[in-house]
Amino acid sequence: MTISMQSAKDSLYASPLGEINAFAFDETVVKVFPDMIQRSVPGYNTIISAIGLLAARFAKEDSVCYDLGCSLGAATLAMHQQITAKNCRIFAVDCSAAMVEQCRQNLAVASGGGAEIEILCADVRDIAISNASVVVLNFTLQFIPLADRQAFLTTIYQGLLPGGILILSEKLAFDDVRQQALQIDMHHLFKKAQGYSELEISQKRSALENVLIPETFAAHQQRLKAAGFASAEVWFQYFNFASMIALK
Ligand code: GEK
Repeated sequence: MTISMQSAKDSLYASPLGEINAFAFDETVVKVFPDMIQRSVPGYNTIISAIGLLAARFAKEDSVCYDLGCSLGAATLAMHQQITAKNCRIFAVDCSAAMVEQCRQNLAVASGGGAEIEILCADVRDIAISNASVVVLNFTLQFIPLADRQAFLTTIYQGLLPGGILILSEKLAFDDVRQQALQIDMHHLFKKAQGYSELEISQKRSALENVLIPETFAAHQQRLKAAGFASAEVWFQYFNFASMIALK
């Protein structure tokens, strides 16, 4: 079964805004979110499909798969469609009430057969994680304050079963100044090629300042190892957007 995640076209930053407010996942964003994320995150659809395949491989019978920062449920749906393990539950969590409401509507159609889905409106830092075979953080950690990231990943590690997987997708930063400038330029060219104007790109960039905090792959790898993960590697990268696999 495929459920369309189509949406209205994102034009939230198309007109000049006198004051640019900090980016928030509110009703206006929810309405255009599928279009926004697909035209802003290079490789988004590829990553979503791969999350389904990875979940099918790692989901264990009688275990839980977590989609933390689930937005409209794209990764949850991919997992639901691919997991064949018996008595497996998918737990989808997001702290935006507007996202969760639309996510519930999107995923209501996916009920019946396969892993049972539960959707919760909560801060991912506050939920208990246990009996997990798969945890997905698909472009969510970048919105968690830096000071909380280590404790959060340690909680995830502790809640994973031996051999469990964390799929962590993030916008990356680079230590090398030329690489950093190039990757940001290429991302902006990607967005232009997707139809965004210079004004949209620059206003969105201002809105995300201090809201989305990217880190280097080395910083992520070090933190994942400190949390206890046996290994952490990039399985996909498209300019400054990457998806990593961490194994317990
Ligand atoms: C996807 N994973 O389509 N607790 C719960 N949710 C949070 C928190 C938090 N502390 N901080 C941010 N969020 C999705 C895409 S979007 C990425 C994820 C992006 C939620 C926030 O409300 C939003 O829905 C999501 O994390 C980030 O596969 O828009 O770049």
